[in-house]
Amino acid sequence: MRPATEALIVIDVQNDFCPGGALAVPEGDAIVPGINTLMGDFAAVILTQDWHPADHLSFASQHPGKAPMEMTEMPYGPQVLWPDHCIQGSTGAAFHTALDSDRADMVIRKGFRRGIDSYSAFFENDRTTPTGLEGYLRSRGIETLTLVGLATDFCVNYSAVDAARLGFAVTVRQELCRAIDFGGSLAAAQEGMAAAGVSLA
Ligand code: VGL
Ligand code: ZN
Repeated sequence: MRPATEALIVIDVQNDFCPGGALAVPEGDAIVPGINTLMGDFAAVILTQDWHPADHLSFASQHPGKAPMEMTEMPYGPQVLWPDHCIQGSTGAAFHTALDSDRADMVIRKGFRRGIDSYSAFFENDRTTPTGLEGYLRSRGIETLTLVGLATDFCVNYSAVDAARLGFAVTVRQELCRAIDFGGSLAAAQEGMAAAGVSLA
């Protein structure tokens, strides 16, 4: 068992990001058994859950004439437009049934405000609105984080970079992550994480 100063953060292992889901990540479900095993090493396990209203502005369906994976401009900057996914209360938003979600001490939901997306577990996409996770970790005395989950190039990437920026020691276990990987997003994410001081295992 690792010390109480370490936490495992499991990013968005939800049905919509697994094969058959609305925004399926190739092999997204393949990481579930390994994550369940890794949970056994940690005294603190936190799950994140992408949790959008049905009319969320990150959905292409809310932008007439736009298709999924096209870009738009939001007040906080450029935003990828996604297929409708992880709608609050839907089966797609539920954790993969094989994920041992009972092991979680804490579930943090993100992306619940219509007008702003939230890839990171720490800050929404304006990079300033906090989710509250930082305060939770600090009040538990946690200093070191291991990140796994979906998708490597979006939510894992943004969470890891923010965590490093906040001063946590961060490792991303890449074999327990899977990527969407379009337009070179995975390579860019790996470079960005390394530059931020994230250790890529
Ligand atoms: C994610 C795109 C949109 C993710 C969430 O979990 O990586 N990607 N919403
Ligand atoms: Zn989302």
